[in-house]
Amino acid sequence: GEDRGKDDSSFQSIADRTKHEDFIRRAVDLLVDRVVFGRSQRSSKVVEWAAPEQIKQAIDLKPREGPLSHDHLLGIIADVARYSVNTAHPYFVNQLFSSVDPYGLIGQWLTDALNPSVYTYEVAPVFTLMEEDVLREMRRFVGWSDGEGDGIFCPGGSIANGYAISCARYYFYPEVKSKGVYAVPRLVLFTSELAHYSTKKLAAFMGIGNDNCILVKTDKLGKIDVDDLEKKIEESIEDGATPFLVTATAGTTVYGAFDPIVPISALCKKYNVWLHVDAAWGGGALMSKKHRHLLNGIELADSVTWNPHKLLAAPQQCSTFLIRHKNVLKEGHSCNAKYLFQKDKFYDTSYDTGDKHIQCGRRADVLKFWFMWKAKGTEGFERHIDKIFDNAAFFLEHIRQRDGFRLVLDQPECTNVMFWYVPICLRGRENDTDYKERLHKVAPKIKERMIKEGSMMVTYQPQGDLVNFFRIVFQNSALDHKDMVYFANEFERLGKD
Ligand code: ABU
Repeated sequence: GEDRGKDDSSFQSIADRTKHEDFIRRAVDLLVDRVVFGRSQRSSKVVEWAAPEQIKQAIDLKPREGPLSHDHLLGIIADVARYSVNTAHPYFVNQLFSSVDPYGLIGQWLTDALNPSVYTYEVAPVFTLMEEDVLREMRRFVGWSDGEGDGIFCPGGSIANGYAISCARYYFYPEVKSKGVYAVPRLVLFTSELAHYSTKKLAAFMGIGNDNCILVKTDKLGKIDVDDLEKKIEESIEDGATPFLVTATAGTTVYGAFDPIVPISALCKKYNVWLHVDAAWGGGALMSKKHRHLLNGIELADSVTWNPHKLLAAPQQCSTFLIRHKNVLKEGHSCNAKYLFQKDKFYDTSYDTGDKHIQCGRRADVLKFWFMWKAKGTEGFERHIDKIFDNAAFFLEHIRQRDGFRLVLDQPECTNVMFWYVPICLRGRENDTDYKERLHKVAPKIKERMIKEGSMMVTYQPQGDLVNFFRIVFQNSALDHKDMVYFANEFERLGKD
């Protein structure tokens, strides 16, 4: 193309500027037409399945020596979109995120256009203040009076759960910051066997060791067994270890179960242990008067993980760590780099908030969420939450009545619905010796078919003694009851033989 070879700088001359403006306008049109709207129709595919070799053939993935023309680049954008999973599609119900919120998307694009890094007020004045206000408001929803405390936007819920470990450890053993794990007793933390794997992973990452992340039994609803928690705390003390943290979950990843926070908090007080609530998934329910009871007692927590990119449908990624204790994040993590956090700046440097993070450079994930909140108000989020819970309840009752579906949990608490689809050939064969083995193979087969057809995307997993079952997740409030019937019909169609 005519612009070949001229793309080694951005916007330097008027000619470059015109050329780049034209490129950006064409690219944005393409994104709006083909990516945002073209792919969110029910009639389009959720995924254009292609094996790795096919994708390597279809898209020239290797970086190359010379530049490509704008036409060629626009073609590449279309190919990337074509072979990417269409997570905005109403029938993408595979993960704890989905859909495209118009305000969230524009917020995300604005973030990228402004390209900030939120460490100092001088570089990110608006975002620094915006983070303060949004995080304070979120803390109010948690129930801490006047939104007291502190908080940060993190790169994902796993890291937020890691901050809980770091803050709890620093709170009880501030010497850990300079002297490391050598200066503290053998610390142990507790979470349920159905909690997110990040607590175990981050315990290892932080030198505590994943054997010292003790998994507590759950009951038949998937909630932590508080008696077993106390028993395991006692056993660890007898074993010479020092309990310092319990991570309760408000909305477990697979079952959507909410741990009973009030009795867990009582145990944490009794044993002088930090209480963290991982509400990455279920936190959004705090915005609904009807459903916030699921998180009763969350205000008793020392810290909370809450990901607006999950139940509240903000774009990826938007994760927060909220903490009731004002200075622990900063005191526990600051390093006072003199090239960035100079104390003799001309403005109030308490606004240079970046040093409380373990990151240096950091995206302004706040903007898209703030913009959605402005656009819809709290009432809009509340309607969204109530609608997705209603859809989940409708789907649950629909499949409860329908042949071939067997529920894993009779009354799941969140918007995850777990079930086996039992094909006709296996019905009535529950006592056959190979029944479980055959049922285990059904979900992967149905999943393969749905992906190859692109008709929907729903995940499955085994759990403990249970063979593979589906977990469908409702997080997109553009869905309605007709869509719920569509999903059930699809399982029946794809699993008919
Ligand atoms: N914490 C990520 C959850 C992944 C999922 O959708 O299962």
